[in-house]
Parts: sequence; structure tokens; C-alpha cells
Amino acid sequence: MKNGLISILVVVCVIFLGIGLGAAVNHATNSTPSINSIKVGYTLNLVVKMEWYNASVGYAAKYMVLEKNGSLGSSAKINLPASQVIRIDIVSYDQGISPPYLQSYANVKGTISNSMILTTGNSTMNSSLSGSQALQVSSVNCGEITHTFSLGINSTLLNIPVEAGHNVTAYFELNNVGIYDWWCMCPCGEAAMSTPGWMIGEVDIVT
Ligand SMILES: [Cu+2]
Repeated sequence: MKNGLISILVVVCVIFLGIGLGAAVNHATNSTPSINSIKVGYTLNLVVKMEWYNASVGYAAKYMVLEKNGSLGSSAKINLPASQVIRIDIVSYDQGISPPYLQSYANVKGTISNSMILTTGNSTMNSSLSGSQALQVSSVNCGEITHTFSLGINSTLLNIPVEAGHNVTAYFELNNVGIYDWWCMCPCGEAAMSTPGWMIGEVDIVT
């Protein structure tokens, strides 16, 4: 009798365990990871705006790091942690259009889901948003791009196209420690494009 009871209990437990596991598996397959629920280890805030270069060039577009205290720092050398999810926010005050050298630089590359979130920022210009406030996109129109933030030769590690006057947010992870070059893949001005801290620079991936 006692053995019989134990057998029944075991069967009941196995059935409940089965239902539980089934529910867990079902839940796992049904839930798509949301880009907003990603655990972020570090945030990089970049700003692109027109700054005075010199008397012969005049104003040129410049990437700057928005520091935690609100000041704008140099983008010539950016330190980023290895093997952590990095959130990058780029605010473009630059309203000028300079389509990238190649159509492929209009694609988002190297970020989680190869996508980014595009939001209206300081612009009244038309864009891929078509009235939406925020859109998750994997590319934008070449004719709306002002700059890119690209890492590695030919954007091998990262390519984030920035729409003129708009904001973008993306998430990425870099696993190889080392020093890499970042570039803008748009012909946005010879002086800026050859000056570290303007449209080129270094990213130092550290542990
Ligand atoms: Cu540029």
C-alpha cells in the first residue's frame, strides 16, 4: 500500500515536472529578446556638431564624447571595455548630408541584431522615420546620412550610419582587446577626415 502511494506520488511529480518543463521551453521559444532589455555594461555618448577648424577650412563636422559631467571631450582616443555590452548613443546636430562612399555603409553592422534605434533629434528633415518617434532599423537611405561611426578597416567591426539631425542608439560587444581605428565613411570634409578627434580616431579595447 505504502509502495503504491509512493508510485502514485512519483507519477504525479513526473507529470507536473513535465508540464513545468514544457511551459518553460514554450516560454523560451515564444519570447523574443527585446533590444531594450539588454544588460548594458558601458555607455558611450557621442555628439556630432560643427566646430571651428581653422581660418582656411572654417567650420567642420566633429565627433565628440559627451562625458558624464556634461562636458564634451575628445574622440581622438576612446577607451571601451572588452566583452561587455556597450550602448552607443549618437546625437547629430549636423544637418548636412554627405552620403557614404559605398551603399553598404548605409547598413548597420556589428551591433546586436545588426540594427539600431533611430529617433528624431534636432532635425525637422524628412527621414526613414516617416513620422514615427523611434524605429529599429538595419539600414537607412544614403541620401539621409551625414556621417558614419565605423570601426576597423572597411567597417569590419562596426558600422553605424548617422542620419542628419537625428539620434541613433545601438548595442554592441567587442571581444578582442587591442587598438582599432574608427572612421567616418562619408566624404564630409578633407580636414576633419584626416584629423584625429574629428572624423577619425582610435578605439582602445581594454579589459
Ligand atoms: Cu563624417
